[in-house]
Amino acid sequence: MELVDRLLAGDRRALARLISQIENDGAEARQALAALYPHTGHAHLVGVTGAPGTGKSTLVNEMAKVWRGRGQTVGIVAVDPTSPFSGGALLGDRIRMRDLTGDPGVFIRSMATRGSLGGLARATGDAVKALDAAGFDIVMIETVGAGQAEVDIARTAHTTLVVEAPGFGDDVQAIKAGILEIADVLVVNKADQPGAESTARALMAMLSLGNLRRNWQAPLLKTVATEGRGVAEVVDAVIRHRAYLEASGELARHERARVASELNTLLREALVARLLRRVQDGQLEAAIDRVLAREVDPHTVVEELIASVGSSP
Ligand SMILES: Nc1nc2c(ncn2[C@@H]2O[C@H](COP(=O)(O)OP(=O)(O)O)[C@@H](O)[C@H]2O)c(=O)[nH]1
Ligand SMILES: [Mg+2]
Repeated sequence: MELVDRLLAGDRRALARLISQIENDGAEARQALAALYPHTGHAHLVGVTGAPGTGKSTLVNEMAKVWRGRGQTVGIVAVDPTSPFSGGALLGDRIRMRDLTGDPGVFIRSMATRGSLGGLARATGDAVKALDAAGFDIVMIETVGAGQAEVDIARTAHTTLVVEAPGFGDDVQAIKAGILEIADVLVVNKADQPGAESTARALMAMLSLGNLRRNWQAPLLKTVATEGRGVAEVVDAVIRHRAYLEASGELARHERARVASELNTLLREALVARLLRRVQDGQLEAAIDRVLAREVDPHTVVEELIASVGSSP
């Protein structure tokens, strides 16, 4: 298992190769991931989510610099199709990224968005495991906080940062309320822009409601990511949250829930695939016809299908 050994020895090219295999969903990746699994569990996983343009990538870069300054290594996975990491970078973003590239203590990778969101979620989860096994102290996952799949990706992290900016979706209060529920740290970025103060006030009001139901009081912090202002405080808040997770036993509960949910998903997929392979050609079509003709209801027909394939070889 040469690739795995090289990855564990710190070879970044081996890591990049494995992530490509993960994206291609090769059987090779599955074997490598199985061998790497005992080496995972060290990294602190930090999800960063929020609307496109709020400054997530900029903030992630700046946070990585702060962590590097404190001797920590940082892996970054960007699942944001608008991310500068995915190649469509503006010149300014490229210049900023130059501070990080060339540093072996930082690894940045954007995930290709081809295929289904479910596939992307799994590929991202596996890429995070690869970075964890490769020994990065911090693994940051940038996702666009647009839909459930992205929110789910962010939720696999130990600590979830929600990034807001003045003028971004102030009208979608309902969505915001949902996203605030998952925020362990809330950041109002672009604090140099007009309206930052009122955005922060509005969020603070909503946050205080959400915080009533939780033991952890999600802090609200203001940043100017382009200038690195307030970023060290965000890193400090993430570290405080990690300490809280450990001290309260939340970390162990979170890990257990995460593994349970992962096994649940894998079991479902495997069982459905296995059953569908056994359903005879035309059997499913016939079942659909009978449901359409109101001869039988969907639940009953599914029970019949399972019974029929269960007894076949
Ligand atoms: N004025 C201002 N602009 C910022 C700040 N942070 C990021 N930006 C700019 O906002 C744009 C989007 O940033 P980006 O990090 O790509 O946002 P993302 O889509 O959330 O990843 C870029 O042009 C950044 O330079 C900030 O704190 N203040
Ligand atoms: Mg981005």
